[in-house]
Amino acid sequence: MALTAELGRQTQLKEVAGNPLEPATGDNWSQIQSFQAKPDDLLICTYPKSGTTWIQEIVDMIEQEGDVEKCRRSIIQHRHPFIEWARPPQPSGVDKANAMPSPRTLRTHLPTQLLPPSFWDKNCKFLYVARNAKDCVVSYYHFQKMNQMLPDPGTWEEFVETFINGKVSWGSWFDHVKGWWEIKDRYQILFLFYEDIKRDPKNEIRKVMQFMGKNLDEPVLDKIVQETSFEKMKENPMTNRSTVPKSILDQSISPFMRKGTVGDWKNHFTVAQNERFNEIYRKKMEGTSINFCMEL
Ligand code: PPS
Repeated sequence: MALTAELGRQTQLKEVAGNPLEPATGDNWSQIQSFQAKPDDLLICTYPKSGTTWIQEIVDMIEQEGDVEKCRRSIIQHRHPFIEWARPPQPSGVDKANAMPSPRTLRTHLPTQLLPPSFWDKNCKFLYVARNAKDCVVSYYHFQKMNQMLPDPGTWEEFVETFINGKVSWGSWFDHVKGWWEIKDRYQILFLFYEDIKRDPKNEIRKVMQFMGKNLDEPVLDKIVQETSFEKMKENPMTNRSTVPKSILDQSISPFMRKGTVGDWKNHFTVAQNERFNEIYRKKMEGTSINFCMEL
């Protein structure tokens, strides 16, 4: 069932099973749910603004064994089909995944309860990247200001409330992160943190490499660290979204590759806002063992 959830600039979100999603995704829901995964699929899973593009480039660099030219074969959005993406009349994310030869690397922002069931049935590999809630809400706020396909975020104060209430596209950060964390030992899930990749990229990239069943030499790993740094990816037209028209992503409002740091939330939250957020966070995250790093 799809219900209108929120009115925005020219767009509105639709609720699917209680979760706000982009309307075209809601409209295409039956195709998405009946997607047929394959056992050798690798699915990159993230809540929005948690380092999706970063981990995609890392995975691709590992797949291409450090060959930069091969990674520049197309823009990053086209390399790994986005399962729930829909913009008719263009081919949907499911159409693109169906047309892709195996082994496939796919991506999603869906929470566990909305994932097409065949991913579980086929026991696929899942690579989840989580980012601390405060940096995530900051990044999402700037993204929603510049992304003309999403509702206007309103003021910073308003957006923090929208985020806390899970009324953003793809729903609640809290439920998303908890959902994936709780099942991480029941499936083939490599659970990573944005902050760890930032602190020790080589160590985390090595974990990804091992999870993918690859074995690359140290100099190749060093090259991947270098090529997937924020500075390199910000300059790279294949990763910085500069090819997306301004009518969709207006990078004069805020660049897609904005800051890429841990702790930018301190430049946004007031003391009172931070205290209130901490209180709500404690309640919503009660009983989970997940721990986030808030600053490096
Ligand atoms: S999206 O739209 O959901 O796919 O966005 P996503 O790629 O998940 O997240 C965008 C944020 O990730 C930052 N980013 C990086 N940080 C560090 N290093 C690298 N290489 C990197 N690449 C992307 C990007 O700058 C966004 O974060 P903010 O805080 O807004 O800068």
